[in-house]
Amino acid sequence: MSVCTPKSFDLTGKVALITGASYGIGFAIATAMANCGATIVFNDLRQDLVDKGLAAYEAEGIKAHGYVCNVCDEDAVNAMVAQIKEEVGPINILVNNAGIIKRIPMIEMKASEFRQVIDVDLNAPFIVSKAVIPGMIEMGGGKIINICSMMSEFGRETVSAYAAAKGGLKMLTKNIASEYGQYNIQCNGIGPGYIATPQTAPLREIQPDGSRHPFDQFILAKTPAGRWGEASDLGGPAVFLASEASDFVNGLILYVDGGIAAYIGKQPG
Ligand code: NAP
Ligand code: GCO
Repeated sequence: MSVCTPKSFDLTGKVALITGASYGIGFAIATAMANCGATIVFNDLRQDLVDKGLAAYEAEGIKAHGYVCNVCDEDAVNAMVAQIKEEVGPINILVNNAGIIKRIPMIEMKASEFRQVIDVDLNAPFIVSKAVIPGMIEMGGGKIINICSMMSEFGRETVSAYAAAKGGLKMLTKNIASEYGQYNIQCNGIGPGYIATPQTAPLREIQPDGSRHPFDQFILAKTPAGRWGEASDLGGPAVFLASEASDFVNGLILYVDGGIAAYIGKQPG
């Protein structure tokens, strides 16, 4: 019997909600899933951003469904999930992608700033997962993919809130896998390395003297692949974790990092 057929990656008939997916990593993951047959649903904070996202999907030949919703607002999330069920269908695949980062030295960070990062990057995946799991149980199963980070494993200066959130998201992923695996729900994470998106644009700014940003140079030296990741590098891993090909994979954080986590780094000079 063939154990690796295209069918096992087929997402036809599945409704996928990717949060915060007007652009960036979420958009790339949604596009990959759409190309494997999924119906794409996404949200953003404002209608103009949703409209921009819808136009971007249309330009890729994808008829997506967009909703205005702040993922931190539990009532709004519950209303959106109910509206999606009504207008599109029950959610088979959830990608908790929406996220923010604040790069501030910890002792200079306000508690309110710390809380805001935790709210979007950790509380919101809890809120959205809690909203979709009952429907997945009703349907006999589902897929949840949490977008974690290298900061789920490592720290660095100025990203204390983000690392705390993404570390927590790693454990929330494992806990959802543990608690709801019995209902044929697989919950896994993707840990992207350093990806060229608006979120990391400040780390790649060309310096006044025309040189690359020091952090840019650091990442290139620290990445065996010798490059920043592209959002499209995450599409295949996301399709795998959204498809029946990963039905016995649960609680995994799949690092898609060009080898950063495996590499001690290039000798200077
Ligand atoms: P991005 O370019 O900053 O996009 C983040 C998206 O999330 C935007 O569409 C943003 O919408 C949305 N969002 C933020 N807060 C929201 C809220 N409260 N409700 C709804 N949507 C909200 O980020 P990205 O680089 O694509 O990253 C996407 C995910 O991957 C994040 O979770 C990030 O932490 C993670 N990640 C990124 C990297 C990387 O190197 N880029 C690496 C590892 C993990 P607005 O446009 O309205 O703000
Ligand atoms: C940073 C970067 C990283 C990436 C990503 C790495 O300031 O260190 O923003 O945190 O966003 O999370 O996996």
